[in-house]
Amino acid sequence: MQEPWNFRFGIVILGDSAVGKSSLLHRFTEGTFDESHQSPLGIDFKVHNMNFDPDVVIKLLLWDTAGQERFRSICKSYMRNSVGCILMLDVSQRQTFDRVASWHQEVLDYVKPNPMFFVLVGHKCDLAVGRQVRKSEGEALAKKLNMLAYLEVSTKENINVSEAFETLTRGIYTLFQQGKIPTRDDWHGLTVGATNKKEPPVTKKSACCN
Ligand SMILES: Nc1nc2c(ncn2[C@@H]2O[C@H](COP(=O)(O)OP(=O)(O)OP(=O)(O)O)[C@@H](O)[C@H]2O)c(=O)[nH]1
Ligand SMILES: [Mg+2]
Repeated sequence: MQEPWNFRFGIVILGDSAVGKSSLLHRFTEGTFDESHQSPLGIDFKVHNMNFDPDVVIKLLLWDTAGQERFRSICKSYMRNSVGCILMLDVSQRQTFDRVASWHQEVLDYVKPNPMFFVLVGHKCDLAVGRQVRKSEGEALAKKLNMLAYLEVSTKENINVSEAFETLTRGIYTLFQQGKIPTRDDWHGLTVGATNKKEPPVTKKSACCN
């Protein structure tokens, strides 16, 4: 039986502890904001199908990681099976912005030689008082690190939540269509469904009976 999806992308959500990774994933997949919600171990996994263009279904495998250092080795296995990363900072905590470049480098070093594409999320933009990171700084950092985009997001107020996942998914899909993301049998970050695999062309030689 063929899969009901055309492409499958692994997406990992990273960033310092308490930037709001679990809340964001919960809002995106369940549609609610629950301040008391805590996943066991702080780590979670969800599946979400996204429809693109006519007839293109992209299955997203979404890995929520824990920001604390003691969970880092588990997070690494999620990084290895992903092609995209939502890297998050909290706009009310300056140190989470300062740590973005080292998160970015750590991920790239770890997944090498496989690619990873990033969207930077400036989270908790609903907090009018106590903001410590300007939007222009987030945009400049995303540009400097060659990320797909910077988006200001509030899970609490449901601002730009689905846009963050859509921007990342569409960016990866477009790069793949342009031939910029190679697939490998031993890498599960980006998988092409059986319905999309092209049949090898019939060559003149094999088609000819002489
Ligand atoms: N103001 C505001 N607070 C938020 C928002 N999203 C999450 N929070 C709060 O931020 C805190 C941390 O949220 P979590 O989702 O647990 O953060 P996390 O990044 O998963 O944390 P770790 O699992 O420890 O790495 C909680 O108290 C949330 O209620 C938001 O959009 N705005
Ligand atoms: Mg969490």
